[in-house]
Amino acid sequence: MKAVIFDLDGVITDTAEYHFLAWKRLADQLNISFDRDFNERLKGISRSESLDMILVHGHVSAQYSEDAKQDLMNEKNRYYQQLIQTLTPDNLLPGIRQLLSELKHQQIKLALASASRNAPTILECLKIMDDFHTIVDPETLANGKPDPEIFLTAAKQLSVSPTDCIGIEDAEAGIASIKSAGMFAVGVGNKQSMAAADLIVGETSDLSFTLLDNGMKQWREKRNKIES
Ligand code: B16
Ligand code: MG
Repeated sequence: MKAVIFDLDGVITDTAEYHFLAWKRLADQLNISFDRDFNERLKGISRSESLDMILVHGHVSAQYSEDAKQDLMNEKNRYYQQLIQTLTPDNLLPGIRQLLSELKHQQIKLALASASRNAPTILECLKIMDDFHTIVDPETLANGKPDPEIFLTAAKQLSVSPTDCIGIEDAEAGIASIKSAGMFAVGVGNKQSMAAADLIVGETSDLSFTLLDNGMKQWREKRNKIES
């Protein structure tokens, strides 16, 4: 293990609730029903794809031009930015501070592969910006998760081979992205939704350097056996 590439929402902090509140406020204005179950489907999905899914769900896609959709996205983002202003280091998910310290101590490189354009602001609020060697800018990517581009770009920015990287995600689209990048995939969540991951933990507090290191070693041994 030479590098760990983190997703943000659902792994480092729980901003899904803020995305939910901001999308809900917009959906209410548009008279589209929107609940927490639907919000689950938006995890790891970009802002524009999320809006498209909400408009399709409300059967109103045809009513909005590209300019009108941009206005709606800006409005949602304004609500969201108001909400994330309240984030502090107390909003780090359990065990993440400890994990970042352990990885730093072991000289493992750290990258962030989040679909969120607000990621740098969030890392500043959580006071962990300096822990990361690099952050992928999602605006520079052609394809979002589940495409491997975001995780491959993170590995490239770190100058580490993808097979020496671990990716940690909480969304199915994110696990698919890590796997197609050829990396060891760690899923945070339940066994059903994280079924495609190489290692599953129920909570972020279960994550540790030892768990990741041992998990990756076993994964490598299994792969080597299959190949020989
Ligand atoms: P923004 P992640 C994702 O973060 C969220 O899970 C997803 O709900 C959101 O739409 C996306 O970021 C874009 O966020 O509107 O702030 O650019 O899980 O990839 O860290
Ligand atoms: Mg996530």
